[in-house]
Formats: sequence, structure tokens, C-alpha cells
Amino acid sequence: MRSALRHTLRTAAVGTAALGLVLFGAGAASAHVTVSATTTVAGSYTVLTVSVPHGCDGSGTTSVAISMPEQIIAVTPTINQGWDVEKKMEKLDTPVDNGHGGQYTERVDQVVYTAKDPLPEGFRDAFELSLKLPEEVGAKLVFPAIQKCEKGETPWTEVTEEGADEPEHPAPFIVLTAAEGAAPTAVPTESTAPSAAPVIAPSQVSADSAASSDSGGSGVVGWLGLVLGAIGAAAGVTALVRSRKTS
Ligand SMILES: [Cu+2]
Repeated sequence: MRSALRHTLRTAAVGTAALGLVLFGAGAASAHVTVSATTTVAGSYTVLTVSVPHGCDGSGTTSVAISMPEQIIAVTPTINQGWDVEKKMEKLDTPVDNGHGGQYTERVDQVVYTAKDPLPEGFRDAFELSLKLPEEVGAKLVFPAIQKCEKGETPWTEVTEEGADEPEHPAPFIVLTAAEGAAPTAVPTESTAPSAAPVIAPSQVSADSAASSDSGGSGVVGWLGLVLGAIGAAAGVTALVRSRKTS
């Protein structure tokens, strides 16, 4: 009887630990191409970080083309070692005041980073874009991104609808917030945390614990995995100690 119990305990311990590891691994792997922002306050200048945490089904990334929402006119991409960067412009129907006494006659439609050497699977990179956010509090800015790889490509272009499940290839987005102290007009969501901390949107968290919409799922999964793993390990040790005492 005792040895049967010991055997069951040990099996349970190993099982829990294994499950914990799987969940932890799953949590980590499910990060997608995401965008985070130094601030989401409407009308302010922000630096967006578009993160690429993995390739296309294991194939290395050769380029990432990030489309700008039409409200965005000017973008200053950060030079990234190992990548060429190009701004694809689009003519504006009506010129827009540039805030410096001049006018924009064209807008940045897309920013394309092309790798000098493919970014291998298992490594990440991130692209920083400086820009001025539109004035519209509560506006959802979607940045569809096409990730091309040595083999295949992944279109991160599916818009995540409020309250709906995350699509398979969610387009990175942020939601604009009111400046602190301003009368709140937008309903704060996970990805519209006050501008103090970088905001990661969707599907997106990759990294920051402040407000990560995307990783809301995968982060929890990871932690669950960790807890289960710890429980499994503890149960295992207990079973071991017990078996030593009785033998
Ligand atoms: Cu992913």
C-alpha cells in the first residue's frame, strides 16, 4: 500500500512539474509582433517600439513592413544596426500644417526594415519609431505589419475587436488616452494604461509588466506554469524524503 502511494505521489509530482514547464514554455512562445509606446497620450510625441520576437514558423525574418494609420503623417524611424530602413511615402490630397510654419504634402504610409542578414528564429529585434500622436482621445491606432521570412511570411494585419478573441495574426495597436488630470473621455483598457509606463498593445506584451495586453494571456500562462512546476517539484521532494524515512 505504502509503496503504491509513494509511486502515485512521485508520478503526480513529475506530471505537475512537466505540465508546469509546458505552460511556462507556451507562455513565452506566444508573443507576437507587438507595439509598445512610451506614451499614448493623445496629441503628444511618442516613441513606438515594434517588437519581433520570432520568425515565420521557425524561418528567419528578412523584412518587416509596418503600415501607419492614416492619422499619422510624419514618422522618424530609428536606424537599426543590421537593417536597412525605408519610408514609403503617400501623397496627401490636402497639405497638412507641419507645426513649424510649413506644410506636409505627403505622409509616411509605411516604414520598411529590411535585414542585411536574416534575423534567426530564437532571437528578437525591435524597431523604434518617433511620431506625434493624433489629438483624438480613445482613438485606436492600428499598425498592420507584414513580416517576411526566408520561407514564407506572416501578415500581422487582423484587427482585434473589443471583447472578441484575439485573432491568429493580430495587428499591433494602441489606444490613445487623455493626459493625466484631463477629464477622462476614453474608457481605459488594458493597453491604455496612464502614460507613465510603456504601454504594450496587443497581442501584445511581450515585455513590459506595466500594461501588456497581448501578454495578458501568455504572461499568466507562463506564471501558471512556474507555479505548477514549483508545486510539482515540492511534491517530488516530499515523496523522496518520505520514501527515505520509511526505507
Ligand atoms: Cu507569435
